[in-house]
Amino acid sequence: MSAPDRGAGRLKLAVQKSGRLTEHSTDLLVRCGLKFSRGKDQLVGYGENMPLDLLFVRDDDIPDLVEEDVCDLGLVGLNVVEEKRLELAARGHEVRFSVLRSLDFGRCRLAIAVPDDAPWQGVASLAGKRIATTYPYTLARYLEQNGIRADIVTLSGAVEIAPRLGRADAVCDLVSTGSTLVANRLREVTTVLESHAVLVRTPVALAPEKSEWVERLLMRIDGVQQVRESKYIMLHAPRSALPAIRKLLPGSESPTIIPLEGHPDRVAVHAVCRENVFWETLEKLKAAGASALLVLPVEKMLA
Ligand code: PRT
Ligand code: ZN
Repeated sequence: MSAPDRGAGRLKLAVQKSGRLTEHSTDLLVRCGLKFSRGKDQLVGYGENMPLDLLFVRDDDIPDLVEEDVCDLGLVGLNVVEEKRLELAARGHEVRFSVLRSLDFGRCRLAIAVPDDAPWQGVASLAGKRIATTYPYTLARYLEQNGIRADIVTLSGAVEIAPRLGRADAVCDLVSTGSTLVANRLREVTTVLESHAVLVRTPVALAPEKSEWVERLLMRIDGVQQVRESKYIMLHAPRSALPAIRKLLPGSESPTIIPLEGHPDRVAVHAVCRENVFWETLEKLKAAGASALLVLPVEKMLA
């Protein structure tokens, strides 16, 4: 195999080096067909079969790297993107990078939590309180939108212990399962931002070859995300049950109906369902007259 061209015509995509998004990000790219080898320093992943290299960095640096066109693309949490966008706007800078896709991983929420025993009568209870966070701009916008004046205590980490240390009356932090809050005797009271990973792109126009690869990557990402939810379902049914069965097939557009040799009143139905097929659905299909039910995972999909 010839050595990959590592010239300027290659896309650079920033990915979190080590953290909650790393495995999901590389997994998504591998599912999009990318084969890459990591350099000795582990900071770069060289694409072997696409003109695309990965740069492994801290997630907080990704919006800047893309905004400044050091990288063409980046995979990062919407929470980090929003905070950066609001920070740039507050400093009077135009925000130029853009979000190309919402992705189906890295789900969490930026939420406000108060000590277990603190009273809560809605957002107004935050008036005059000290709120600890690592997301001061996103919190400030939320407070402003709700007409609340409060003190924002900006910390660089360990936000959840701030109330116990007497540094704050409430916290505004990322939550997924909520167990960190519980362990720190805090109670989640309201959501500031729903977040998930996103793909961002440089504001600078790309050369046609690069642009074409971005389009291909987007198409593959869409395919991968659809496939994760999709199932291929096959079943036999009496023709008379078809209207009821079609209604029960979750998220399927036009199922294929195939006659069954020797059974003029029975057909086979094949359909792609764009939602997960649960046992309850199969039971309802059976009750509607379906038999020989088979649900298969979908490997790849291209609309
Ligand atoms: O080193 P680097 O700066 O790159 O990493 P980091 O430590 O800043 O980020 P990391 O790896 O913790 O998170 C990266 C991204 O993952 C975040 O920006 C979010 O977009 C997303 N994400 C998803 C989360 C969580 N879920 C999450 N649970 N980020 C942080 N958390 C924290 C949460 O605040 C709590 O402290 O994880 C802890 C466990 O959460 P619970 O609710 O499950 O207890
Ligand atoms: Zn970080």
